[in-house]
Amino acid sequence: RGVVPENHPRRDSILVREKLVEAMENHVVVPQGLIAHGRGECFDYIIGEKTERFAETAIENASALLITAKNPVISVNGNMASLVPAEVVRLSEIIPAKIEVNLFYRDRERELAIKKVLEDHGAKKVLGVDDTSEVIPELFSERRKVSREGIFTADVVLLGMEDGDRTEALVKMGKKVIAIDLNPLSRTSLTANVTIVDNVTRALPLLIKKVEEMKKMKEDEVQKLISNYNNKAVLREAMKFMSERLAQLSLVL
Ligand code: PTJ
Repeated sequence: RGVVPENHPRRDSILVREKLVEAMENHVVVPQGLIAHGRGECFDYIIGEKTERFAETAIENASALLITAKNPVISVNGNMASLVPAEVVRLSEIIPAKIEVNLFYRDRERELAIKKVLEDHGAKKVLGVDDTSEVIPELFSERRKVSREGIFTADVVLLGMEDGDRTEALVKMGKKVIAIDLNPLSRTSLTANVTIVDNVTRALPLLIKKVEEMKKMKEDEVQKLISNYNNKAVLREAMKFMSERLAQLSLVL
């Protein structure tokens, strides 16, 4: 692929784009996934491409929910599989949590391609490919198909770059939804129980670290974190941070 100069100021971002384009050629990511990524990049630019306090608070709570869940599931779509496959597998091992492929644009070729990426990164079991016998009520697309062992019976679902309808439907089913979404205004961000407003490439490594630390804490301390958490306050902080950062930048033009 085209050579990106070592000293290009946006080198990392360009390399991520190239990774996604390659994943599209391998049927892992859909073209719409590239558009979704561009929207994410824009919000990342505004927050300064760094994990901020509002994201750290959400990551801490996400970790508490995941380690105390009875049946936690990590939902994987094309963008997740291409950006953070190793981190998804590692996180699933340490929680431990199940991994399920769940796609907005589902077809056999993509299901198998995503399963393979996860297996190539060490996943022993990937749900959501040959076991989608259940449906999420109120959804009418291919996204409604889920595994009984996985999302259908999950109490906590972690997802990234997700469509708003499905997040709403999962919350209506009584599941605790943890969403990673750079856009604090999206329906997913607004309806999830825990919203991590951060890039999935930064958030997942931090979540892994947090889970490792928190597993050493006492159960009642972990429970206390969960009961003190307020997602609306986190979203408000994220929106305020973005607007204040833009206002500040406008002063130094
Ligand atoms: O692989 P499929 O078939 O399941 O399809 C996946 C896409 C991404 C096409 C589908 O879920 C979709 O259309 O998503 P949306 O509705 O565009 O939402 C994606 C959200 O993720 C947007 O709010 C983006 O701002 C955000 N986003 C994009 N890239 C990142 C991100 N959030 C965190 N980290 C990113 N790298």
